[in-house]
Amino acid sequence: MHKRHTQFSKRVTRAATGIESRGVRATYGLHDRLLSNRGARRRFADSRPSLDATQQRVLDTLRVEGFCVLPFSELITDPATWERLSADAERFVTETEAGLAREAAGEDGGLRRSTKSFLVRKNAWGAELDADDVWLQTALDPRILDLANSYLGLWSKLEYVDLWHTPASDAPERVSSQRWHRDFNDRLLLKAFVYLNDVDANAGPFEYVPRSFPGGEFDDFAPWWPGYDGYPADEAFEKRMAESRIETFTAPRGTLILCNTAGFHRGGFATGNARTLATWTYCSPAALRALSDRNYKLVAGASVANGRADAAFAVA
Ligand SMILES: O=C(O)CCC(=O)C(=O)O
Repeated sequence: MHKRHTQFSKRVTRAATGIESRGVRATYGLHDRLLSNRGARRRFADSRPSLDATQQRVLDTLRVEGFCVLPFSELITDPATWERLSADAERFVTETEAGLAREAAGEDGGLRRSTKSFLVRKNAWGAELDADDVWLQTALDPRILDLANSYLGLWSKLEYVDLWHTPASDAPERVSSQRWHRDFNDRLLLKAFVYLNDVDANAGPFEYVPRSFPGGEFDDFAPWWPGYDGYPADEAFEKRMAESRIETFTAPRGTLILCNTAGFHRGGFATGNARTLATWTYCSPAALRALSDRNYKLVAGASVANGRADAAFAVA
């Protein structure tokens, strides 16, 4: 009886998952082709930003490789921005380390964790961000937002803004995003990672398979689809990717990695040294409707757009 009941439940769950997955695909397709993205594409086409030589180089590289790496200061040249970001990052690390010490003493560390329990987040989900949040301001800076919108070909949505601190761990095996995977959030999305400390091979560097994004040379293996949320078996991955390059981003503090993570990537397996980074994600309005949730909301009345319609759109 129990067994029958279990099999029945499994069948129901499978059927429900199938229906839900079809629903998600249909909603995404509808919003991509006809509803949300259409308007966002038109808005972008009507007010195409002009990019300078650095932005254009980053865009061209992203389109071919799916990633581009450069010093943060090459894109955001005002040193005052980096100083403010560094100061905030330092506060986050100090508070996080104090929380980790409390946890080690068996107390509540008051730390924000969710999925990826191996790292501590500043915001996680449900954070309320105010207009003076330096990370939000940076993610909306025209130097980066113009690039993101140009890469996506539409006015994008800023879906996620956070800081992560990954302490060194003696965990024997990679788990979740430490393993090779594609992000399901969108077919064409852009993630920014800013290293806030020097990241060597023992600090869990971010890694990427160039040209593995949808439409790229290596898109055929475990291809992306709306809702794809899995980890291919290591052996199958290694076999298919044997001829591809793998980029391992060991790099100094202040490095900016821009990447379409619908391509294969992994990172954060910090075995010897801690890694602290800032990360944020730009996706299409369709993705926000069908596939993913924003991790923050704005404090009521907060005005972060500085009169820029595309920035207001990104956080709306
Ligand atoms: O922590 C990393 O380097 C990988 C992050 C990742 O997989 C993601 O943001 O989707």
